[in-house]
Amino acid sequence: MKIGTRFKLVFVFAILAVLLTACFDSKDSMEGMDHSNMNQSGMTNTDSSNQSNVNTQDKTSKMTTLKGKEFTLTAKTSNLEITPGKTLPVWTFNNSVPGPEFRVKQGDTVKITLKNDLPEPTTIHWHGLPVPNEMDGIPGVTQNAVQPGKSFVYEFKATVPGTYWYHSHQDGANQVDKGLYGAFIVEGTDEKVDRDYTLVLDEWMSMGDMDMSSMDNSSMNMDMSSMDHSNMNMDSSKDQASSENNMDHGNMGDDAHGSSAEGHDMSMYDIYSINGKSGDSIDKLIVKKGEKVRIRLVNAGLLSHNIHLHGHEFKVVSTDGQPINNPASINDQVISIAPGERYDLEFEANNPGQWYIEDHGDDPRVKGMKAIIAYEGANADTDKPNETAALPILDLTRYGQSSNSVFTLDQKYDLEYTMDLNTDQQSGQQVYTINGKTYPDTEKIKVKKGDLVKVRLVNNSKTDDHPMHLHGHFFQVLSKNGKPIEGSPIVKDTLNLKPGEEYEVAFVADNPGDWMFHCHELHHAAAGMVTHLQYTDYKSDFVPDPNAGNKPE
Ligand SMILES: [Cu+2]
Repeated sequence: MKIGTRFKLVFVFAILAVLLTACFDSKDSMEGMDHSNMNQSGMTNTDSSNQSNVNTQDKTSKMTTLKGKEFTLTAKTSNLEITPGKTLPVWTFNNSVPGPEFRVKQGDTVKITLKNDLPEPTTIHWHGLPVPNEMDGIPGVTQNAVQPGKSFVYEFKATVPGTYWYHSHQDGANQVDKGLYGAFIVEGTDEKVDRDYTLVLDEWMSMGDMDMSSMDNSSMNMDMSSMDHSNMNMDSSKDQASSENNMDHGNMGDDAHGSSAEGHDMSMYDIYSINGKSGDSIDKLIVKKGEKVRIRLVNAGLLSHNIHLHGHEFKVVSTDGQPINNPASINDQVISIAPGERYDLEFEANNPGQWYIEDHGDDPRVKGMKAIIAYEGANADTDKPNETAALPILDLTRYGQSSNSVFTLDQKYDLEYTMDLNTDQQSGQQVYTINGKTYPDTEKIKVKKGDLVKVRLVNNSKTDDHPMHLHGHFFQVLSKNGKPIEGSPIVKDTLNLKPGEEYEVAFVADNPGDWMFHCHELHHAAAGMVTHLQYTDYKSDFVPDPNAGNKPE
């Protein structure tokens, strides 16, 4: 640990100690806090089931692949050795990070039983899959959060082939961050590749292995919203980033350590990973000369990554699981993949050796996100990392070949809607707004079944990316910064907007329900950037339980 980091930590703990003492000494300030939550899992709680795992000896096992139609996912705590000697407390599905990779066949109806062995309620969202609304996994919106010791059965038909993923949608900024995610592949009938690899990207904090057991507990997340210094959540390693940052923006006053005035201090995420491993610990991707290879990139983290494949020309064959029409072969361009997005690459293994597929950037953290494509029997000494090389980013708006698409810019739409995305300070808090409002006060997008909808998304934040994800639907990207898409039609469920960017997207309201439309930088979602796409002609029989602890964002 760097001295600077240690200083920050000491500083944070000192401030917290002062604040907590102040809080707990004052009866008045206790009012409005969620006492039940505190009693259930207070700071001094010694119930081992509530200690999220730093004290247990559990170790994650290797990720498995699940094929078939009926599955069980057990959510449980564990410990992940991300590099030799560096172990992080994690939350897992079936004791691995990522959780098991699903491989299901298009057209199959799948049934997945979620068993919750965590100390907190949880759910599963099937990211990108157009499932029926009641299967979407949104606590308080489509179901009640599944309580510890309880189960929930998800059942849906896998209709559209492609690369998807699943993750908790309960308190996502914490639960996804802790490792509750995995890949979900729907296999079509006409796909023929010889090797098919999935790389799930994420970021972690090395401080996760500090013994914070006395505080590593959801109770630190207690509802302190009526207090001035809310969001002092310390219940996971990674929350240090947000708690520290929130303190910067709270009434603490001074920016004591120079973090950015806008956005979360993401520098605390100092370990980058692929499939739950970092650097040399990442499994090699074995190939043989002459094989056709597919690599599915899934970003389960909270930062964008620029992925560079060495030694080969390749095609980007799909984005968010949806095919790109007649993609050109490219090389020495990076694929920028934002939180929640997926990209599938395909190449011919025609250059024996060992080649990197790696994150690019100036930041030394990128070195951890580097896998090796190894030809069987080939000499290892064929490639060197060049992660600091500034390479052009593939421009999806001019990639592939244009063709007839479902939507055009100038057709008639039943509803046109603008989402102005922004960063703001409200009551000393960093918030992320849609049309000036934060969830749940954001205006809902109201549609009827069959409506053609055009949405204009504008990112007015000065430094924050906003990867916007619509549940239950695919949308077609029509324009970027006022210019029509020139290449292949682009169909996605998650679209990243960099600061100042503007996109128009269109979709048909063909999946009745109450659907989230939110930023997949999950800190941004937790701090306001969420709205709903709501069908006015849909009636749900779901009744939220006020005691379920539902945290939908
Ligand atoms: Cu955002």
